[in-house]
Amino acid sequence: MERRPIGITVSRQIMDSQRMHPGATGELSGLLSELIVAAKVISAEVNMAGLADILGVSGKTNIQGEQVQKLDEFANNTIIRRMARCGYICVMTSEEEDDIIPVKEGYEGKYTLAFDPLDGSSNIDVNVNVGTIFSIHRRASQWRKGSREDLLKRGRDQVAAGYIIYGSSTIMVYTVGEGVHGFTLDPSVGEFFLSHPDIKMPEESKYISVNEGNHRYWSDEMRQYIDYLRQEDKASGRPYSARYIGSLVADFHRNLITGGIFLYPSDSKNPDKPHGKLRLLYEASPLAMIAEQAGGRAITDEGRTILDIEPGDLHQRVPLIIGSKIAVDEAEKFLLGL
Ligand code: AHM
Ligand code: MG
Repeated sequence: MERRPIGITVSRQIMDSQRMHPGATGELSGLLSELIVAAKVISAEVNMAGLADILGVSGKTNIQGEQVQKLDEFANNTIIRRMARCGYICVMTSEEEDDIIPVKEGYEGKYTLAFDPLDGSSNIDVNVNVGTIFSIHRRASQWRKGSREDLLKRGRDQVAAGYIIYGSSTIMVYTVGEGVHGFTLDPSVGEFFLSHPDIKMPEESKYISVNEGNHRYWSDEMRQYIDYLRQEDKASGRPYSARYIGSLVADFHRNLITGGIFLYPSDSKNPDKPHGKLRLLYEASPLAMIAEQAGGRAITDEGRTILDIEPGDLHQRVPLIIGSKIAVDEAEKFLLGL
């Protein structure tokens, strides 16, 4: 049996898709390639995480005598350092940084990058999947140096979006608006190979992913909807099975492949966070683009389409309902009383 995947590498696929657009400059391809290198570096570090803990001295130094960084800090720094002088972007924003991140002077390009360097990082210590999420826009202004305004763009205007999930294997899923493709990293050759071509999210949902610990803080409509999913009705596939990892990228990825719905609605748990927990620019928006490109849907609990929201702040939170189309349609009916 053949052990190694022989097939299309992610770089080949990016170049092929560039060839379909004769006017393309290759900058987006270059940008994605740089991100992929950063992802490989992060993947290697995530795989070493358990080992670093075991071999590190008080968690401070590893066996080589180097500082052991927290992994989310490591992922953040890896992406910033790599992208700041890649020449394809003009400004960045990261979940880990309060303000915009400028690129190195003289290296400004025409794209912007928003990213969550290590989503679900609170799960690292227990060996649960984590991931990097990214969103790419074209710079709006003529101003070479990108600004906050260049980053505050609707998800609908993304030119590319994706994530890398560091799990039992490392998988990259991305879209440039022409379908969704998934690639699996073969660590022995250090390449991502096409493993999930043209992903289509099953229209019907098998799974419900939500933090039920927040039940008492939800709206009545939200509670009624969850109760409805628990009731038995073979024709509509209820009750749904519950699957909640607590790592958005991992919960989303499972639902993308198997069909499912993920919800992080508004709740009254913390008055400072009335709109749930997840961030628009680098969590909800990129995953919403992937969901729509794969035939799914992403809305807020007030029925607004995630991709159409005009952002007002780099780190704004948004209630998120995302997944299989029929399931999201049904959730919308409940929540809006339709
Ligand atoms: P993070 O970006 O700081 O890791 O936080 C986001 C994570 C998501 O991955 C996940 O869906 C959510 O937080 C889980 O939150 P909760 O523990 O409230 O269910
Ligand atoms: Mg996150």
